[in-house]
Amino acid sequence: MANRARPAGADRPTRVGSGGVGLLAQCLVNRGLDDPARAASFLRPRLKELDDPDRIPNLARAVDRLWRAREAGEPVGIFGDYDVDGVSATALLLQVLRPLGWRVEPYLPHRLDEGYGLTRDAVANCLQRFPVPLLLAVDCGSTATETITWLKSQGVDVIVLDHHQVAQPAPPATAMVNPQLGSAAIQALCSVGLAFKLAHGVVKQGRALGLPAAESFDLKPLLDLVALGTIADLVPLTGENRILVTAGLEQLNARRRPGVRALAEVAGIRGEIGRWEVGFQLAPASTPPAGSRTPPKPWICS
Ligand SMILES: [Mn+2]
Repeated sequence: MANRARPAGADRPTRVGSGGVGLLAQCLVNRGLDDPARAASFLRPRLKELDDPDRIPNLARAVDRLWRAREAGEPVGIFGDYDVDGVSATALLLQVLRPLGWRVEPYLPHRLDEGYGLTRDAVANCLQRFPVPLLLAVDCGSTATETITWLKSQGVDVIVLDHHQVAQPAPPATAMVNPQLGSAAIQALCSVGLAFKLAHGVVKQGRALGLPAAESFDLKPLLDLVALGTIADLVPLTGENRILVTAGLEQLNARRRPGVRALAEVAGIRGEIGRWEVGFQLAPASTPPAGSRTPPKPWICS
């Protein structure tokens, strides 16, 4: 092969090395991972590479409003969704806010009686059970302009934590925490990933305030819920999702929660829990049958 002219752009890494390592490198380059730092992070995702939670649009506002509620002793309602992402996000937030001193109650709408989303009827039922001045809408609320406007007129502030498309103009929430309003790098996060980010922001603020419970709070054991919801919601497992799911599967395999152990048993999983087992066994097993009359609750907490 003598003296062939180098084509334009030949200095770009389009072919790398040879043998097994060369093949892996070629696969990474084909996926656009052509700089060593990004390739290394893809192969070995680490929690310390997670971005600052404050980079999520309006997350800092949500953290501030939550801390104000705690200082004022205001009870907080979490209005979730009944799918795996919504339930695991609701469970995750309960498990952070309660130990850190919030009075907080979960409400999951009934799939058949109340349907999806922050509807006026479902919210009225929720407020009847838990009269609260602050509602956290999880995995829903991005288009609920009418309900949020009504809640505001009733003196109820709403924080929306959701990853669905936001209505134009956006509903008048106190904080619209939604990755669709941010950069492409975070847009794949689903609600349980966002809930983890919000939890991180809340704990960070608690540490800045010198609260001992926040200083010793370990967020890592909550990542099993993040793996569950993120895989079940079928969002791309790239970037931050890849980091969260990798660490989350480790937590899931520790099988600390009785709820996870029971699910794994029902699903017949004996060995390791991976993405396939979550997507095709754990997630379907955790969804109540369509005709179920049982009132939904964030059972996975246990
Ligand atoms: Mn979701």
